[in-house]
Amino acid sequence: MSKITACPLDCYDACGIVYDEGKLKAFKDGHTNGFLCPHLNHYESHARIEKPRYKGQEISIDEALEKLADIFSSTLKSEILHYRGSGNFALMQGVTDHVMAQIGTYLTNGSLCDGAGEAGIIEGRGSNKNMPLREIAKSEVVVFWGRNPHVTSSHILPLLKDKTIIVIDPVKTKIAQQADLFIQIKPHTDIFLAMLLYRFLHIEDAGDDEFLKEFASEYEDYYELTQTIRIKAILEDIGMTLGQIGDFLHHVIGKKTAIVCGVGIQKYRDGADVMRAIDALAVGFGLFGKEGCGVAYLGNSQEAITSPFETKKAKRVSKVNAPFDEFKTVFIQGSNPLSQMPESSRVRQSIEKTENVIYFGLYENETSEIADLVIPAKTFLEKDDVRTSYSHNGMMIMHKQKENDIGISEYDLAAFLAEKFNVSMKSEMEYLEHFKNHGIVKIDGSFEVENRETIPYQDGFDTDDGEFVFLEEFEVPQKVDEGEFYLITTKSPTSLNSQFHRDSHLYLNSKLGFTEGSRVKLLSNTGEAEFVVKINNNLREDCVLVHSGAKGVNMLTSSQHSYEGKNAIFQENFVRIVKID
Ligand SMILES: Nc1nc2c(c(=O)[nH]1)N[C@H]1C(S)=C(S)[C@@H](COP(=O)(O)OP(=O)(O)OC[C@H]3O[C@@H](n4cnc5c(=O)[nH]c(N)nc54)[C@H](O)[C@@H]3O)O[C@H]1N2
Ligand SMILES: Nc1nc2c(c(=O)[nH]1)N[C@H]1C(S)=C(S)[C@@H](COP(=O)(O)OP(=O)(O)OC[C@H]3O[C@@H](n4cnc5c(=O)[nH]c(N)nc54)[C@H](O)[C@@H]3O)O[C@H]1N2
Ligand code: SF4
Ligand SMILES: [Mo]
Repeated sequence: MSKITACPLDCYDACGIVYDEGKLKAFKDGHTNGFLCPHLNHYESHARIEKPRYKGQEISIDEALEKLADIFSSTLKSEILHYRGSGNFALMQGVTDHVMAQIGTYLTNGSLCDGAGEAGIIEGRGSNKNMPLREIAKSEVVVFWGRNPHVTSSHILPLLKDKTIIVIDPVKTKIAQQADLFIQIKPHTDIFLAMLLYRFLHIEDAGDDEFLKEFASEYEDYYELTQTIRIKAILEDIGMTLGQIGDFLHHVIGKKTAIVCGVGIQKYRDGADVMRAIDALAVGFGLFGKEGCGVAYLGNSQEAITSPFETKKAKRVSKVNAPFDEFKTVFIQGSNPLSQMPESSRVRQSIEKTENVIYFGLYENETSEIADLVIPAKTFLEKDDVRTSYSHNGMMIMHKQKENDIGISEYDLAAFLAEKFNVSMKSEMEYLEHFKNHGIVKIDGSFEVENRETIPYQDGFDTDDGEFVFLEEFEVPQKVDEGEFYLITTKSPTSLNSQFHRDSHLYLNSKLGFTEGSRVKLLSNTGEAEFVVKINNNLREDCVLVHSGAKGVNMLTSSQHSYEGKNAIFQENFVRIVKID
């Protein structure tokens, strides 16, 4: 039995793993550099759901499957919603979509994660082809723009040695503390910064003219758009100086530069435009199609892989504001919507009207608590799979490492339903082979997804005419009023969204006058939630921070969509703070 597998979590790094004598160790070759991260180092210490249950009563797995079949048989298929999250990022998770779509249930579309940024990238470039880790390794300058690598993508850190680091973030993160230039930007003002930088690049005549003429010929029009910004007022508002604009340009001009973006910049209604303005800046510098240059975001982990699962005909509702109450049965897989979807009170009210809530997952949480039928899943160590990444081109084969009687795999659950409802599907081996056949062994021995360009956009962009499409207009973001704060909700070092150790503190700058350990209530237009305060002076005074996965944080967030990309807008709402004791 091969000891090799890979971390299944929704994380940029997609680390290769060796499972040896009951221990999870990093696969030494490639980007892991021999280390995993706290989530995987303690993976097997987290209590999981071992027994299925129906209406609170423990039942066997066979009984649970029969119950599932009964519920599905007694529901019109158009009254069933299959809501799948990203608790496990491996490719076989999608097999249930195939079976559900053939049965005739609804699936979801939209995104809780990166959809707005992706929409912006596609509008500008015509496709979302990511700058992979290996290319970032060749850069001289790395700009972290709304990305927190120490927490969310730590395997990029060893690649940064001797590089110039620039960080643009409202929080003085660990990488910001080490940076050559740190701009502690006011939240939701990145579009101004990106446009101002473009404007000064143009004024200094330091852009890559040859590149612009060939691949972005509308650049003069875009320059005009950037001229609509009032420099002094905007700099003051963002919280930066003209000197910092100069420093940024000075660091980047003529250097191989990677702009590494995260989801922080796009948790807003106009998230697509923000991403597109950052892309436009990269275009101005001529950073596309060249070695060690580019913009890294969350790439499409399934780029260049055809899906063996047939889901085209399925009807869909949005992942962001799914109307659970319009369904009689909701089947939830790999997700904790009662915590992770925006506007938790709406989610709860809506899902409580559903007759049958089925939860198929690993851990107890808000969603398992209200579920009528709970079906434990197998962990990644107990099933075969294949995974890819949204930040590198590796394809990792995930060999099963152990057998036990707990839970059921996604493939086996799908196969059970397929048999009951007469749906055709292939064998597990055929699906796994299908995915593996999209991989190719590279000269250095690594196994990568075939047909992905290592340096994308070398022959221009994937738009109709091969040219970059600049923004033609933009919306001025709303500002906080007196007494209101920007709510920043970032990823926690101790949890993977709502999996593992969830940190439910509210972080505040000490200048706001609250004491550590005191209890406060946050109020927004959507709802309210209580938190215990922790002081963090790395925050701006106009911001409060609560981690993703924190209990109550999504009571405060709105379930509207971004203008483009059908994404959640977790940071669009402002909050007020009320003392409790
Ligand atoms: N430990 C850990 N790792 C994770 C996850 C986790 O939950 N825990 N989740 C995984 C998932 S699902 C994802 S999508 C990725 C996300 O990975 P990241 O994109 O790195 O995640 P975030 O923490 O959401 O945001 C990154 C940074 O954006 C900043 N930010 C917030 N608002 C703004 C803004 O308006 N402008 C700018 N410039 N910056 C802003 C935040 O302060 C934060 O430092 O991480 C993955 N990795
Ligand atoms: N306020 C706020 N909310 C956010 C975010 C934010 O930054 N701020 N981030 C958003 C983002 S980027 C994302 S991606 C979403 C993530 O939200 P979700 O997709 O809901 O992810 P998790 O919270 O990680 O919950 C995953 C669940 O998957 C289950 N699971 C794990 N492995 C397996 C498996 O192998 N099989 C099965 N069947 N189940 C499994 C576990 O039981 C776990 O409870 O949250 C979003 N919500
Ligand atoms: S860094 Fe990401 S991929 Fe690597 S072990 Fe940790 S969670 Fe998994
Ligand atoms: Mo995400």
